Amino acid sequence: MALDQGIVRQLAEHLENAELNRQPVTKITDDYPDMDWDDAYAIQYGIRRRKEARGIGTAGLKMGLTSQAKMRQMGVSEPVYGFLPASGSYGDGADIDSGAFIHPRVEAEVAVMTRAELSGPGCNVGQVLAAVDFVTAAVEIIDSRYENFRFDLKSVIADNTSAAGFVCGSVLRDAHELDLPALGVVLEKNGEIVETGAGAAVLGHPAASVAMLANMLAARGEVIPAGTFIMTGGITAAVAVEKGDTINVRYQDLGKVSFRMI
Ligand code: OOG
Ligand code: MG
Repeated sequence: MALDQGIVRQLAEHLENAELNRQPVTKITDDYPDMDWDDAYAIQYGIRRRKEARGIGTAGLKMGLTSQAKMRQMGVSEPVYGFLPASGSYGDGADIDSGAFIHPRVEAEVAVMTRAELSGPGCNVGQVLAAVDFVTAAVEIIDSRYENFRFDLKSVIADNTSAAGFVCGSVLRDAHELDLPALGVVLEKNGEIVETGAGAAVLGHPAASVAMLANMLAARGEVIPAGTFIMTGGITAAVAVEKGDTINVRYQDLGKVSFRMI
């Protein structure tokens, strides 16, 4: 770690305040250019502890920047992981208060629930598929706490990978019944098709994203516990939404996810 504990705590508070006040800030590496990867995750874990101390639990984990579309859109080159605060969990058909966000964007994703522990290093797609309880559709709402979504990898890790909300589908399927790389998605905004894609956009196979998560956690001495909900990362580029927009994402074999920003 390059930063001292006091600065890490201060930066966690700074980024969480930006979220709570809907007040975007400049990327933190501008002021702390020497911060390292451990600092970045330590700040993220600091935000997680702050929320948990206020009774906001963790609903699951997420991978981000797992697709070329996302890496190109954000100008970065490596996957990252974060946590899903339970306060951002919505059901299919929800009316979502746009006032809860700064500049929200939505991404079509495949999510899984595990029923056995997964650990790295060396975790692979086969082990993930054997440990998955079910696969479901989920749309992430990201909302960078940085002005204009402008960040580098360390800054976005510290900012909990822009996590703000997620809307789950209601169709649950066994992983072995699905061809996850070939699974198609169609994202419509206000009745117009704006993005299309297939599961293979996510590191070749959405389960490879879960394996990578297990392997990244292993480097910190952590595992993915049984019963963890995991969003595997955007298949398509993220689409900006605002008050009045309706989103409908159709998934092959997994039904649809719709919601309205009000
Ligand atoms: C970072 C989060 C990316 C995904 O699915 O790729 C992400 C961002 O683009 O703000 O959640
Ligand atoms: Mg995402």
